Amino acid sequence: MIGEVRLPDVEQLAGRLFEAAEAATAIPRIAAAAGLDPAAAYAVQEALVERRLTRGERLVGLKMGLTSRAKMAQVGVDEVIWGRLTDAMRFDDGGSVDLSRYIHPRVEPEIAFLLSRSPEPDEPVGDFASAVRAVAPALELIDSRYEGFAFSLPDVIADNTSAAGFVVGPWRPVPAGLDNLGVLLEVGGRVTQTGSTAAILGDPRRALDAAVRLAGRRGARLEEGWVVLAGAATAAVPFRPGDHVRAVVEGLGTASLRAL
Ligand code: 0L1
Ligand code: MG
Repeated sequence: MIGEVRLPDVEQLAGRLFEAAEAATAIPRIAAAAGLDPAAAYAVQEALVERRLTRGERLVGLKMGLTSRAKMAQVGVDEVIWGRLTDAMRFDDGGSVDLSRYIHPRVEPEIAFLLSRSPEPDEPVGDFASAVRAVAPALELIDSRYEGFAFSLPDVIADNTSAAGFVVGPWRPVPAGLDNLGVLLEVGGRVTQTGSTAAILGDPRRALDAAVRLAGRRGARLEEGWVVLAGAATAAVPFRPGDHVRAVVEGLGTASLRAL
């Protein structure tokens, strides 16, 4: 306790979120009762992901969240956030996933970057091509561990920004322009969402700067060979057993996943 303020029990909160994901069972929101602010929430996220690493998973990248107006409006939160990706979250392009492992999964189309070097913390990545080896269309599977897929900003940060899985399509060299490519999300061959990479912070390259800056504040450094998910170009849609989803990004290609 400091005065009347109870310091959040980071390990206990991380344990609750970890168990919720393991049991695929939603829990009530935690932030208000625990007095979590965003900084404390990132500490919970770190402890949560540490539990995955302890059981043998490996960090393979970062994801940016809430980088578009559509996403901010969808969840009622208005700040860019970031989370951690591990190898166990990655699915093969064209592969399948058993949805019984999740609570109320959703899927969204993204752009992925492959890092060619480790940017200095706080480095503005002005020369984008010097830091990024390749770009790909991607899908992100998100699954809030909270009841009703509803949360405050510290809640969703603590919950590793709802990260649950991702798929990366074929890598290709960085094209000249990335700031206004058309993006479609198809479910069962039917277009359900349309958008543009412009929705990702105006230009998805900005997401890399944000990743370096925001992760750097927490002492986290992006590594060579890591994947950075820049953020969704449209709102997320529910992902249901039997669905075949495909992200189509103009000039970059497709990434797809089937739900079992
Ligand atoms: O990747 C995202 O933009 C998701 C961030 C968390 C909000 C959500 O779960 O939709
Ligand atoms: Mg996302």
